[in-house]
Amino acid sequence: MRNTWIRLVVSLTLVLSLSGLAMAHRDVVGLELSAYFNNDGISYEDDPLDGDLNFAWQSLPAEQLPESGEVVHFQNIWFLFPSKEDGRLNNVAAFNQRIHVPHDNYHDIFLLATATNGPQSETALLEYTDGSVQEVALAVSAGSSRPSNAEHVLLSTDYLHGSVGRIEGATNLFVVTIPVDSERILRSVVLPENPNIHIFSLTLGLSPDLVVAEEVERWSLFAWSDAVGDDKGPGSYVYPGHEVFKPGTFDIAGVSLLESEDDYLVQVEIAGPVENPWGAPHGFSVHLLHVYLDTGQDAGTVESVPGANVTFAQPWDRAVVADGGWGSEIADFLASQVPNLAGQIYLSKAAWVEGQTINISVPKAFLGEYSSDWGIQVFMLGHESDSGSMAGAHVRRVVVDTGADWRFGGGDNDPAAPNVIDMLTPIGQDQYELLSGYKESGEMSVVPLIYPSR
Ligand SMILES: [Ca+2]
Ligand SMILES: [Ca+2]
Ligand SMILES: [Ca+2]
Repeated sequence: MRNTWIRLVVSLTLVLSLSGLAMAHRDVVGLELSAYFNNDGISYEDDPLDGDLNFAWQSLPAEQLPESGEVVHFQNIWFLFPSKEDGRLNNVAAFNQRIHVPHDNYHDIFLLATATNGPQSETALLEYTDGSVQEVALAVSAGSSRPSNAEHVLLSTDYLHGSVGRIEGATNLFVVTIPVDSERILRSVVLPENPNIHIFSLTLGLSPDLVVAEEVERWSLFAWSDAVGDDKGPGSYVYPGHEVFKPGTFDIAGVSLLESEDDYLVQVEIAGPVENPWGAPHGFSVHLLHVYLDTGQDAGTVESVPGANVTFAQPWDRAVVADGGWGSEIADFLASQVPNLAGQIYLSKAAWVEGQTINISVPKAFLGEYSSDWGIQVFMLGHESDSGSMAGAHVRRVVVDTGADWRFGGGDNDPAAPNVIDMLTPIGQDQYELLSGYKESGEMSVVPLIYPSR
């Protein structure tokens, strides 16, 4: 099975609807939910207790369901069916999970869902990138009942597996639609606390006005939101004073990892504008991005790429450095400074900006085959080609003074202080605390990788 999010982009079609001219589209983002799965609701007949959908050891018969990883179509949308194999979790029993989505304008969220122990009616939260939160109804009919007016039956089984054999009677998996405010950019969905609501698949409908036709099909593997307004490193850093450093331009709002047939794509969404005052080939000039991955390929290291000035809580084995495409200077520097890591650091050769998103293409061979066990971390640093002691690393320095035109301020000149302006933070941890953890003794701050499936 393709252990991924899926994004399919199909060209727009104009159709006449009864209400006049409307735009029909099939642009749908499918979210692979396996990192959120917490319930096994499916079993095969030869092991009917490998599954407990309703907390009474009853489960859906695998024999009557789509194949693991199959794409199941409904009208203009589709769902990725989870793994139904023995020992695998295959649905999200709602328990206050916060599900991160690729930041975008959506018109609807579509769930493939069923309810156990009667119909369930709750409230979910939609969180938007502007900080607003919308309460929406999440009502799912009991699997044994007919759909409500707002639902459609997509899949149905004739019986359930129970502890003493088959329990006859249909169980339905419904398509449940949650309308989204397409004017705002959605970042996450918070489910209610009601494990009788079971979600097997989740698909997002992209708002047609904002659909950009793409030639390349990309599957989204991972998405993580970051706080807006935390572009202060350990909490005290301020931007250089010169007007090219626009407010919010070093503020990561979210990171997605996508895959196509040809490459991986790291998308870093920025809270502020991404401009190119010095005309860098890749469309951004003031930024330097470090992407660290634990792909399980090699032993890895806990040191950062020179210049970031932190250490890692878990070893990474692949890093991508993206600098706007100025040439090979950083790669040459790294090859001489950290020859042991040279094969594990890739200097971006293809990157581009779309709106407020920096896209970094990474060759497939460099990262290997994706698994949901991968860990990731992304650092935002300032780029500077002539930065004194860090000349080769091209990292813009952080100094004590605030108000200097070309240096970040609010630092303390401790040689162990980080040069990271923003980074991703695991749930329950605090970026300012993590980045303030360095010591006068020279010990650097310890920063975690994000493992979405842990
Ligand atoms: Ca099972
Ligand atoms: Ca941020
Ligand atoms: Ca952050």
